Amino acid sequence: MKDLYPSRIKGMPSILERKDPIIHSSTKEDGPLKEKELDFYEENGYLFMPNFFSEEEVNVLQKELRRNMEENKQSSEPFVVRETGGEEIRSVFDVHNNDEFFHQLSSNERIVHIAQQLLGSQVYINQSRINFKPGFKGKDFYWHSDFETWHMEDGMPNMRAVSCSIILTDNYSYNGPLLLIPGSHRYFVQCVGETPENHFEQSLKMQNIGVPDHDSINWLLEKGGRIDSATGPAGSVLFFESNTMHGSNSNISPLPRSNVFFVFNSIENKLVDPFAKTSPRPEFIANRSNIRPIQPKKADFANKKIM
Ligand code: AKG
Repeated sequence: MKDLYPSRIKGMPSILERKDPIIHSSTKEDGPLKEKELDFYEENGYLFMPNFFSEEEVNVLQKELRRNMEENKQSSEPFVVRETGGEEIRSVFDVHNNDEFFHQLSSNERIVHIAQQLLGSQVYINQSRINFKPGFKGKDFYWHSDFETWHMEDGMPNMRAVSCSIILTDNYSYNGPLLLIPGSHRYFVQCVGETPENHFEQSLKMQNIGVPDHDSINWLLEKGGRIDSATGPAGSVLFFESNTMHGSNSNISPLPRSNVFFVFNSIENKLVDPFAKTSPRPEFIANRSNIRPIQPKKADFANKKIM
């Protein structure tokens, strides 16, 4: 398969034009998002929807977040990733497969229908994770395009995926919210360096390969004109395009910041062999077996009955 987005090259990086559509559905009446919301997503590479879930639903979401953290506290499962040199949990991966509540949440029709509209097809989840950023101790995530890594290390052929981040604790400007560069999804920043085998063992704690150089970030910022932050109350939802340049600061505030991420990929964009020519990353990071389209389901959180 032709590599449309070569990266991890030797020498000088360059910036390539995006070769894929941003919104993949053919008509703008294809789902729950209104034209104004689609236009915002197309222009900026993300869409933030405050108070998407009700107060009752948020109570359940937060209870389930605490339960998940408690259950994984002592875990030595590979899908539980801890901060370097500490015991704090940084991320719990694959929650749509290893946690019944988050499994149900991942097929919630309100979010799945939006993903289907943006991707113009049926969708499946190729990755999920809860990122915990405890007060005082939660560490940063350096600038990156998720697509660059998914392309190089997981073999995602095209930019036809979207991340849905459900805000599980209030995200303020000061507790490490996600930062995004508007418009950056239109450009693919080639990164420099070779991918080592088992790179994920290091990169899930702190990424060094597959990160953009400073000049490219400056260039994207000049073009986009600003950095936006995804701040809002628990229960808000952020959709961001697979190639939107993003990152987040560490959390030195006392207030925890935790969000769950579901990555929806088009069923027409299944993973192939990694373009970095390394072995595929483990299933808990990149689902590639038994792929079936999600059947969206109605949810009744308030009674914690998720059908
Ligand atoms: C990632 O997990 O790749 C992110 O960029 C998330 C950053 C965050 O949780 O602040």
